[in-house]
Amino acid sequence: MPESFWERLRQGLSRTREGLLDTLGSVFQGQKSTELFERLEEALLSADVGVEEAKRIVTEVSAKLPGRFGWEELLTAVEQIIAAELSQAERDFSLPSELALLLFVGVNGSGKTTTVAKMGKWLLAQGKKPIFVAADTFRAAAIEQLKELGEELGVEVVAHKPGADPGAVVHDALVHARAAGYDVVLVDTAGRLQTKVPLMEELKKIRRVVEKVLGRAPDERLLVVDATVGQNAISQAQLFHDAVDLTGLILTKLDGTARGGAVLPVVRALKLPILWVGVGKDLDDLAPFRAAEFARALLRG
Ligand SMILES: Nc1nc2c(ncn2[C@@H]2O[C@H](COP(=O)(O)OP(=O)(O)O)[C@@H](O)[C@H]2O)c(=O)[nH]1
Ligand SMILES: [Mg+2]
Repeated sequence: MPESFWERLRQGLSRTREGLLDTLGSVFQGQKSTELFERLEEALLSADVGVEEAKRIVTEVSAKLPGRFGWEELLTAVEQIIAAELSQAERDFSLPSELALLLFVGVNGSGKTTTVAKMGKWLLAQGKKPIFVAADTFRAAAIEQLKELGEELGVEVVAHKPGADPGAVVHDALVHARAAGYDVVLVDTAGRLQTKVPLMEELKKIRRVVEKVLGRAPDERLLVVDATVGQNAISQAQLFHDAVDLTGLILTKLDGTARGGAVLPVVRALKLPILWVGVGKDLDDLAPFRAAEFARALLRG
């Protein structure tokens, strides 16, 4: 991981980390004690690791540590156990050689539009030719937001009028992208859960349109999840998973939360990889997810 990504991730997780370390530090005496393990469990619960997961980690930490141990050894034990657990969520991101389509879904405010722009910036840096699609047609402001971000990056944005059929926008964008020689189509979608046309039906339709034009499903169906909702992400994700058969998660706002530990139960429950993490509002604040780095950033300042 480049130093700048690491630094952002480390800073992003500082609130979660400080909570963990303060709680542990106050009872650390260099040996196993009921109090130490109770406080460890408590600290993990505060980081929103979840009851089951917290108990599992405490049991494993206790088994791993010798009779007497230093503060470093304690942190290393916790770090290694969390890293091992999260390693199942690691997956490399790669694009098909022909026109790729990335579908971004998630509830309102989770960070979809911002993440599309962040990914666009990253793709540009990789020498790719991305194009954005405003398939959140419900609000004029949503279309405007994507257009502004596209302008800032010099990325073309395909949009129809507010209220237009999102499937039609995606269809037009794909046909255009292919003709104009783009290589990655990033589709921003709506997130409102209560409206006339049920969101899940709308997303299924977008998926069908892509299948028709490309001859395959969207290459990535990515759920953008606001990490500050903690474990509530699980039930949210299930809804979207049923609709579009998710291929991965992007966790945003890890910088604004003390609940970064929720990554553990989320990964265990959903069995989906985490491709990226958002650690700030800037378009550079997107880091690839690496289990070891994430665990290190959770425990090490
Ligand atoms: N702190 C922080 N804010 C973020 C992050 N990602 C998105 N946001 C903010 O969250 C708000 C909602 O983002 P937006 O992309 O419009 O969400 P959408 O409704 O899902 O499209 C905006 O104010 C973003 O700047 C992140 O990783 N960290
Ligand atoms: Mg949006």
